[in-house]
Amino acid sequence: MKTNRCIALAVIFTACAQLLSAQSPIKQVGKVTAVTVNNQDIDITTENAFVKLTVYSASIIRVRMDKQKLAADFSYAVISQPVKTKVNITQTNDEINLTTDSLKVNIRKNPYQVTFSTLAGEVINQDEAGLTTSWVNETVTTYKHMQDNEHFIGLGEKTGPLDRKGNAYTHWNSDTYAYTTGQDPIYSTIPFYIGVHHNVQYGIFFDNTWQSDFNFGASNNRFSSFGAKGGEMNYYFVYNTHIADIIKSYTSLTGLMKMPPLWSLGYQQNRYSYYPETEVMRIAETLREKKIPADGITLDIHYMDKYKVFTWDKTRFPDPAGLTKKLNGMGFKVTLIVDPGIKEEKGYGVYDRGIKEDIFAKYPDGTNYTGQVWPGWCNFPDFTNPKGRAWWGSELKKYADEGVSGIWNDMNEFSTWGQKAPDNILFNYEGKMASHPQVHNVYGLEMIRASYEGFKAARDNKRPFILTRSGYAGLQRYAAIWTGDNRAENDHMLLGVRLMNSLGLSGVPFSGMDVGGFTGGASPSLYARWMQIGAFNPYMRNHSGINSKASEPWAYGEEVLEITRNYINLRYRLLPYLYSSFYDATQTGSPIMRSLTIDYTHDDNVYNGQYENQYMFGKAFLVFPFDGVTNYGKFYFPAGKWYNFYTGEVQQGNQKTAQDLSIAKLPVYVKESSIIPMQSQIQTTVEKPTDTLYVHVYKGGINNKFVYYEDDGESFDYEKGDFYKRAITYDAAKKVITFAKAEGSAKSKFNNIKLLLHGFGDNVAVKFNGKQTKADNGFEALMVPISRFDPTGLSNPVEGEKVKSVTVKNSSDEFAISY
Ligand code: NBV
Repeated sequence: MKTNRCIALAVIFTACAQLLSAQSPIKQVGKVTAVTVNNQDIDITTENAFVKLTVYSASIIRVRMDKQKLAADFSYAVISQPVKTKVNITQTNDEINLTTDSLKVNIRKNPYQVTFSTLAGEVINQDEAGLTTSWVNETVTTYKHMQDNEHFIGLGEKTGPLDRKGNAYTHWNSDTYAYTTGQDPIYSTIPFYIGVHHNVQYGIFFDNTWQSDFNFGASNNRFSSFGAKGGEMNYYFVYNTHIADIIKSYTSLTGLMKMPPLWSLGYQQNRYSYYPETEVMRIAETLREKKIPADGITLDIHYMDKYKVFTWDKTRFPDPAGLTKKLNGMGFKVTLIVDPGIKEEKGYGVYDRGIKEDIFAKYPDGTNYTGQVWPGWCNFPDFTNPKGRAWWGSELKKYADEGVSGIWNDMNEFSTWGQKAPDNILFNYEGKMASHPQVHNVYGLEMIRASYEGFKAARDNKRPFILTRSGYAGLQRYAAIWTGDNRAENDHMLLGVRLMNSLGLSGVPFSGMDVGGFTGGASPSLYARWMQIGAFNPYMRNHSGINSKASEPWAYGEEVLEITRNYINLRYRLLPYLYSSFYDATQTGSPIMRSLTIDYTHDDNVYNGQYENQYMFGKAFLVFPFDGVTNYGKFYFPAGKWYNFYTGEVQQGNQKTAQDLSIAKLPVYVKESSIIPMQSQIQTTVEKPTDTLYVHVYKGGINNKFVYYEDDGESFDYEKGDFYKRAITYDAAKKVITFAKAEGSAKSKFNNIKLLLHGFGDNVAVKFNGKQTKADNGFEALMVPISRFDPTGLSNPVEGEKVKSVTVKNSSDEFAISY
């Protein structure tokens, strides 16, 4: 926008810059002095820098810059190479122009300044004239012109509001016990954000592992910027016409998640810490007795012998393999915590083998770095050394042999009692050697890589479940992430929602928070609300700290237990929907918790602080995560038609409303034309549901396609085609719902499909493959009635909605239901 003004400003700034350059400690890129074009690469020399632009694909342009000749290329995050792309590059004395099938790039030569535009010429993103890129000593920063009414979203696990405009952020992975809702940085680094203005949206991924800083118009009204304390300016500019495609492009660079084990989508019970073994069994048995569906028990640091990783406290856990066997038999999988700090203790086999293999991080004089954490003085494995990762993987084998199913990576920022570790620690960095400041932000990523690869190899082709606290861009390839030591407070619960929405925008679909709160103790209503929201999180784990009050679903009395059970039940019935949504994530990077900015990008209301916590769970559910105190909530319904999930009542979109709230029910709406497969109630994913798949379809005016997906839930055989997949499409104009022919070599678990038609009216005539068929006015209660703990009376039994249903045999052939 405003190109003329920018050119005028550029001229003024250039003049000033020339005046100042003699004594300025700030080095600007300066004037272009030489240009070489090499297929999809443009190499540029300027007065003060070397620049390389690479067309990665029609939608992705990479920009690299350094004061010296660019070093050999390397990244822990980016796993793809540029794809051969049609590009047109032309040059004059003043500028270079590059065009792909989806965008245009203009580079002014005097001084260097880059502008990205649409093919129609609208400016998407532009270096701030006069500032562009500069160095202050080794700190390199790129300044982008702030567009009118520009919104900034994403940037991974960052606290604060959804719209990051007006704020600045730092990336330095930190152990932040009981962090506040605005604290920065916390545990993880994902230097990828999305900008939205006028009718365009773009992504910028700044792939630099040093401490980095992002400024979205904080204490200035001129620019947004990103920079780092060392390394190159190295960013990927992404332009697509939808945010979903920007996320897809970003994950084409940093990788997609793999199918998670099905059990990891079930409810997980956790505590810092459950011990001894009898206590673990008591928890497992109580979950089953009280009919609270659950799939996982997680053991925290007290299972170890004096916090020494890869050991068991034999008094508390005399027979680990026996325990996991008993739990597996009851439908529970065990996840164990691991910390990177290895106690320096001769005779402790893990340490001795680490010394023998020589895999610990070192000072420049060759001695191992020693820092203090749980077990006392520790050495730290160098996960940037392939040998270090292999050593870690071989140590994990013991847990695999003992029947453990998941590895929970804690303290991997890495944390040494929250102290900053020295700069002069050396890491192998794949043989290239690097210092702590360069490695710090990727330490966690390489630890989970070692855990993922090691645990996968140790469990013959079973999907490893890896959970992490820290990471860097690309972490989705190896692990799910949880948001660390939150507080049992209303604001923190809502912050957790925003953190996960932001992670979803940043390529990480599998995330969770400590449901119920880690520090402190929740009130009954906060707890109930949190468990409801948790049921609509990608990973649902209840966890609480050592000094916090008990947080199992029964710890808050009967009413709260009933509410909690109701929502965990619902999550289990929704597993076919959730699992299929995860399948989508493995194909496109599409998040499970889907910020409204993805589908309603240019609707300013979704950025408004009043509505910023609302999100979609998959593509069908609109969730309103109010806190546990508010009893009159403000709602914003984006364009379209929405159905109250509990009553079927229709709510028109593009509207703000206010409604009474009941703690017994989390407000949830369903988007028109949604297709939601569900199953009968089970208590663990080991239990087989009945052989009917319930497919709920909500009448609407838009077309929709849902890819239904099943596989064995635990192996990688799906990569060889052993899955069952079929597209279900809803054509609103033709009034037909089509189940495409099934793909894959597996058979469905369900012999029947019961289609439930919401909002189609009582008299709808239904045809199966064009022939009139018998339908009934069936009703599948979505929730168990909740009769108590509801001051507003809103939560009385769900009954009203009459739903036409049709049951058909689930053959793999295509069939159509029309009306
Ligand atoms: O291992 C204990 C805790 C764990 O429960 C928590 O989830 C982690 O975020 N861990 C941190 C160690 C430090 C606790 C103060």
